[in-house]
Amino acid sequence: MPNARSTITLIALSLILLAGACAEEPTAQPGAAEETTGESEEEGAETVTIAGQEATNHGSEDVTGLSEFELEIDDFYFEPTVLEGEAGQTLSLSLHNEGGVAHTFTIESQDVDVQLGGGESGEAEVTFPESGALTFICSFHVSGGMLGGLSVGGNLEAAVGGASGGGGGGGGGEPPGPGY
Ligand SMILES: [Cu+2]
Repeated sequence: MPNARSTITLIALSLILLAGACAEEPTAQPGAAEETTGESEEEGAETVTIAGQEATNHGSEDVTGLSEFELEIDDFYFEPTVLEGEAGQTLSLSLHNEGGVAHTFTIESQDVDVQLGGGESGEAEVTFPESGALTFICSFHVSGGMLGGLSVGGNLEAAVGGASGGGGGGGGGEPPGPGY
């Protein structure tokens, strides 16, 4: 029967149209615009520049007036990273390597070079510069930012004058005498 056929066709067509209409409903897409996590932003707290060298930053501590202080050494940073003191202040540091590998606490210009294996402790005597900041380093990992600073009053510019040593010599060689 032709009539019944066309009816069926009509119904089928209607269904297709209906389905099409439904499918065309705009589907909201939430979440497409959530890419602002700020991961690429520099926090400013992760590194600190001391005397022109970038250091992994684990805080600063005011040690003004102290004669002794505990400094934590870890993989791969010093904590606190910056010690703020007074011009010419001397400080006895108790060094604790809480890391799993060996590190050093080194200030070449002050003949300080203490090497500590993981879990070991030691001591070092340090002297603050007259102004600005003097760096102490781990000689193994300094290139990875493992260094810190002795800062006079929070000034992180390179120390001026004798303490940091500007000579390009071999370091520590005695000058030859007059030889009369
Ligand atoms: Cu180290």
